[in-house]
Amino acid sequence: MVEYRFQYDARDIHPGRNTIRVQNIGKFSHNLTLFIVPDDAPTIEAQQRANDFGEARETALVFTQTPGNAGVFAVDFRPETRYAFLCRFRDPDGGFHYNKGMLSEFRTP
Ligand SMILES: [Cu+2]
Repeated sequence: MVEYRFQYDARDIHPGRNTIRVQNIGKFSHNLTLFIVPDDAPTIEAQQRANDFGEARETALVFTQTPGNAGVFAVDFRPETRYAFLCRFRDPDGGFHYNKGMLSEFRTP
């Protein structure tokens, strides 16, 4: 995690059990929440613009990590399913990181 994005390669994520290590290599604190995005839902970016994540279902999370720290979680990914990462950390200006571009959608093969 850096300001303000998740650096990862979606090709590293496969259906079934994945252990994901989430390291904060930025200068601010960050966290990660994994959502499932239903097939018929808008993109996570469109949901962000509408300020309505009602169609995304929270699945796992890594609590806030200060710079240099990391969290680990394991998750069983479904095949051919849409997922999204979001950072819900809030800057001192009150802005959520997901409103500053820190969200990313991918699809499992
Ligand atoms: Cu963040």
